[in-house]
Amino acid sequence: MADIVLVNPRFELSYWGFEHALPLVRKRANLPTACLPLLAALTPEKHHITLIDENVEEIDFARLARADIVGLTGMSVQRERMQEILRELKKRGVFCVVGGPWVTVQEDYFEDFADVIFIGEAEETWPEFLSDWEAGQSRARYEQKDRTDMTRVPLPRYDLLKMQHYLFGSVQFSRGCPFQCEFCDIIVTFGRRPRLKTSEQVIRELEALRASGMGIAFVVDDNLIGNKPAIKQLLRDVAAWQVRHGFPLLLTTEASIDLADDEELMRLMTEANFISVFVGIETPNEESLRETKKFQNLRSERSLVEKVHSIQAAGLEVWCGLIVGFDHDDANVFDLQREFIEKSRISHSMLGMLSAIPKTPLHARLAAEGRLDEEGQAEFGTNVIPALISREELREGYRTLQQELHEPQAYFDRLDRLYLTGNFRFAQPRAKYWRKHPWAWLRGHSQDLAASLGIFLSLMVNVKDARLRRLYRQRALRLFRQRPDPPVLFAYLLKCVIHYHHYTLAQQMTRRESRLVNTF
Ligand code: B12
Ligand code: SF4
Repeated sequence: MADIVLVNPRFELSYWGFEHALPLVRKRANLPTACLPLLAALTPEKHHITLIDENVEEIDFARLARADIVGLTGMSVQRERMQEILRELKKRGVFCVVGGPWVTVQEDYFEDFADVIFIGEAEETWPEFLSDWEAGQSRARYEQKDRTDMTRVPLPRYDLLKMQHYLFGSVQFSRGCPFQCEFCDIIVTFGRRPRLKTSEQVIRELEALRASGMGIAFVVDDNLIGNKPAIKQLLRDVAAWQVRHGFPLLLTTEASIDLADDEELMRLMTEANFISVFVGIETPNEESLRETKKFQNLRSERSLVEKVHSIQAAGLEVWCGLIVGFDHDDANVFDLQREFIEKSRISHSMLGMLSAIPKTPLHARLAAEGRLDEEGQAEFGTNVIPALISREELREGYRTLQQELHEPQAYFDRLDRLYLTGNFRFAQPRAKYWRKHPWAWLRGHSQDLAASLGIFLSLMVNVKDARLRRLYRQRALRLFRQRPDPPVLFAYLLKCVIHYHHYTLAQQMTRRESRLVNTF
């Protein structure tokens, strides 16, 4: 029997990290990283396993020193902290293994600090390693030959996590994405053939999340709608589960823009209680979309703005990713992006400068062209040397646009054009259910009202900038007067909290108080 500890290291500040917002809602992290409870479930029962998420608790290095195996996961924005932790552990002679998105693309990053590295998925290699380790024959590198059969993935051990500290739960329906964006490492690691869990598996996971007290979950798929016929069936089953249990879990996820072309799919998503979706828009510059092989954003008669409006009209709020610095981007790209965001009424856009992730086709192409500069990363926020503008122009344009996107007046104008004049309606199937079940209606509305009041007071007490406080107060009260609906008020106040994070981040970058935070 082995004593195994799996660690998720502290994240650096990031767009999605919500670091500035979390204290306002008394949470420590956005969501638990999905791999930790999954790896625990893949560990044979005879071993003793502990999960530590440094984002919600301190690491006790003396405890880790007593473990037989310490495993680290991590993505790009954790790599430096991963290295620090490994250094500490090596001083104590601990046997260390590393897996996850970063080491998968940059295998030599941790050098000798990692005794074993895992490349890509690990449903087969993790148990294989554990039996090799028992036999004293573990190798230095494990990589699965075949992609994981998702229908055989076990129920994650959420019970080993301190769920009360997270804003959302995490759950995965599928892996893989059929598209071929040049910059994307997801398809390098998880492939282009979408693989789904069965409805029974997904529903068991939703049950487990519900039992852990979660009310919102992030469906952490690469692209939820990669296989449309299969996901539609799964969504029907999730929708039936939601109805059976009175819509206990709100869901959100990531999907490609072709969602807008499928009315049935959008309807099924709302029936399954999805309220928002993150879409990789990247750019309205069609030349750049072609360059990066994001053809799904070009196809069809309708414009990107019209497609976003269709998704919103179906009851799904759109969040999006934007990228500047493609080879076809000149100095006009910043204006183009700003105009697109204005017209699309998207309040949350994750803006990044194009970065070349190792092992991607973009990385190979730019390396061949001599346009990669790893050393310049700290100064310019990206390893890519742009084609049509200088690095300084890209960096300053990025900073300015970042600030403009989160400028309070502009942000709330977009939000109000969606929620007030646009009369945006989310969670309609749940509202319909509540109308037929008055007790559920009363409970749901009371909970949302109480939570809204808590967030409102927290904003008024904790936000130091009086101008921002006043704006949050005015806008929230105006919304409530015009739409006196507790779920809408709750969503709107959460948006104030998230705005606070993104606004603060943009300010810190503009004032050079934080280093450049790129999306990667
Ligand atoms: C859902 C998702 C999110 C969610 C949830 C993130 C979270 N904290 O869990 C949200 C939207 C919040 C998010 C945010 C960000 N994300 Co994200 N995200 C994803 C996505 C689509 C799925 C991740 C996931 O949960 N997969 C399911 C789990 C089960 O898979 P897994 O972690 O890979 O684990 C498997 C294997 O890797 C392996 N494994 C993993 N760890 C270990 C450890 C050991 C010891 C072993 C043996 C095996 C092992 O075993 C698991 C089972 O097979 C990935 C894309 C992808 N497919 O990787 C991007 C991805 C991980 N995100 C990425 C980035 C950059 C970010 C942000 C920094 C973006 C930003 N600027 O804000 C932030 C970080 C914010 C934060 N503090 O959380 C990048 C990372 C790049 C890299 N190669 O390092 C990815 C790869 C996407 C991309 N290319 O842009 N993300
Ligand atoms: S749509 Fe998203 S996940 Fe799919 S290849 Fe493009 S960037 Fe990657």
